[in-house]
Amino acid sequence: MTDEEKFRFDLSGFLVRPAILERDEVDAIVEQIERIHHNPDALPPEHRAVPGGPASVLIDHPKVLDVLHEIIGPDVRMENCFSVWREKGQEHGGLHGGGPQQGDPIFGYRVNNGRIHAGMVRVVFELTDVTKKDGATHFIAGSHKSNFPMHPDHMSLEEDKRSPFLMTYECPAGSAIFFTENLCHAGPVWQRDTPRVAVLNAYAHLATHWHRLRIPPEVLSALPREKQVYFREPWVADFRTSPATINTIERFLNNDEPPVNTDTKP
Ligand SMILES: O=C(O)CCC(=O)C(=O)O
Ligand SMILES: [Fe+2]
Repeated sequence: MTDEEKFRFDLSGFLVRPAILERDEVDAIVEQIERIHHNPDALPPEHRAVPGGPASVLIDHPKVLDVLHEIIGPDVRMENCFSVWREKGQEHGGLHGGGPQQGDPIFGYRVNNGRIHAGMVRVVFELTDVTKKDGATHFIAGSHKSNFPMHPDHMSLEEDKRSPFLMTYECPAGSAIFFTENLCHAGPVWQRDTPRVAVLNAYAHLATHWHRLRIPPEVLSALPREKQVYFREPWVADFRTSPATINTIERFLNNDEPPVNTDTKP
């Protein structure tokens, strides 16, 4: 992560890394998502949900981990993942999040001793070219550090009522957009004639877990071991042993413990 990227992320709460994926990676994931949403039976069961199959390249992409290690810390887990096939007129929803939650260990955003400590970080992988008019994810820049609750005057997505701080991005297919979940953001109505195709991953510190995982067990168990690492149990130190056992990547790779269980009923 360059100093400029760090400055930009800290200032605004989001960061675009353009075109980090190869064309063939983008094409394979778009085809997978098209089938997930319209014809899942055409896929093997272990590819019928992200992050399985071609989308698994996103879990531990070096240009993503690089940023996450800088803004979350050296030990990260992936804790949620979903794909989007959004047709014109469809939306995720209005502005949400933001404001004075810095004290919250799950969502909070802090900077200490020159280091960023973000809670949950969302990474959006845009799999088509996106312009600012299309209606991709929008942000109220700086709201991740706001000390007052989000003001209603800044919460509209209507064309003539938008906050001057409402920002979005343009990017080529295969780009990654990082944002702290403490940032006020929205998934507005999609405006383009062709669909928005995207994968949204959420990452957090190894010791925290917000989303209960809903990735189907057959998808998780088919991932290579070095990708299952990102779904290991959320703890750091096990004091049942002396010295304490640390939940490192190496520890997980060197045993046959399954990734965190997705199979339990609500
Ligand atoms: O669909 C979008 O662009 C935004 C999704 C969103 O709100 C989120 O991932 O938390
Ligand atoms: Fe959201």
